Amino acid sequence: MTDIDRLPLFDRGIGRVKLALNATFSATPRPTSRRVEEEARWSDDLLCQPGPLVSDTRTLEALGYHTSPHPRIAVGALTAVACVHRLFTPDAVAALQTICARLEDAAGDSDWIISRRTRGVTALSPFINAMMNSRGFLLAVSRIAGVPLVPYPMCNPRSQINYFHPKPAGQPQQRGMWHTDGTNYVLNIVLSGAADYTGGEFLIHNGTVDTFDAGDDRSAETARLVEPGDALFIYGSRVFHGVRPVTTGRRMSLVLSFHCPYAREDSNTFWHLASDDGIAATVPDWARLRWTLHQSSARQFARIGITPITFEELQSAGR
Ligand SMILES: O=C(O)CCC(=O)C(=O)O
Ligand SMILES: [Fe+2]
Repeated sequence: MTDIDRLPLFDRGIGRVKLALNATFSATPRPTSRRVEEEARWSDDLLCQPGPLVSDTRTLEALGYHTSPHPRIAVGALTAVACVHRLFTPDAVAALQTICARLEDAAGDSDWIISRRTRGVTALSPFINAMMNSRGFLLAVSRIAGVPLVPYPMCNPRSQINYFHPKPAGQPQQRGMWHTDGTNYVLNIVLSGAADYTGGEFLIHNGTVDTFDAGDDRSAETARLVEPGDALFIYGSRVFHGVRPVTTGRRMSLVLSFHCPYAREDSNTFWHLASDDGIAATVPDWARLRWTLHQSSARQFARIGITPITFEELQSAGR
């Protein structure tokens, strides 16, 4: 890899505060009332039976972490990275492709984010919202993660669609960047097939956040995402990752974030969120997040209308 090919590092620390101020005063379009017309209806029949094929799984311990960020689960039982195939049926992938392609109208652009993107997708798509709240889907993702999950409490970071494509000559190109996510449990679903684009590799740093060095790519690994609908699960706040710029074609991905309702802890920070959404939009959502984190797990499952997912249930995985 040459220096040109290297991904830059997304701002951390004080850089985030500057980005937050930028996001606050920039005119990035906000997806407020762009609900799409949808023919497709979510049903758990759109999940492949008896469960997805999961490969290349690595725990946080295998990545080099010694202490668990979860109060109830050992560091060796929390998934850091897992490649997920055949989670969705071809019908589900086709429906997600159609919905996400239509939502590009609501996408915002800015010169520091990694792609064009639409945030807060569950407020715009009844299909994706129903999928996120479905017990079957949440159970499948919980089994991959190693902990029971609910959708992330805040709407904007809960779901976003990324659109990667080269910009016309003369315009600043999209940039891929090494970063960690604000959220812990993140499913990155790539809706384009590998044949639809060049570049666009999903890189992960095979080590802890402390051992990351953007100038040294020897620890970088490329995830095997080939078929449309293949996904990479990551413990987003503890795994450095990034998508390399797309040089030809188009790459579209749906990134979903979850929360474990049995943990009061959450890694997200106000400035991480504000660097994406601006300070004004973050304040009410942030208050809601802190409030939700102190609710019982039973309450959090009841809010989305499903019977609680238990730790025991995760053991009896399908495949
Ligand atoms: O588009 C992807 O596959 C993942 C991008 C990413 O890391 C993010 O949106 O946080
Ligand atoms: Fe990310």
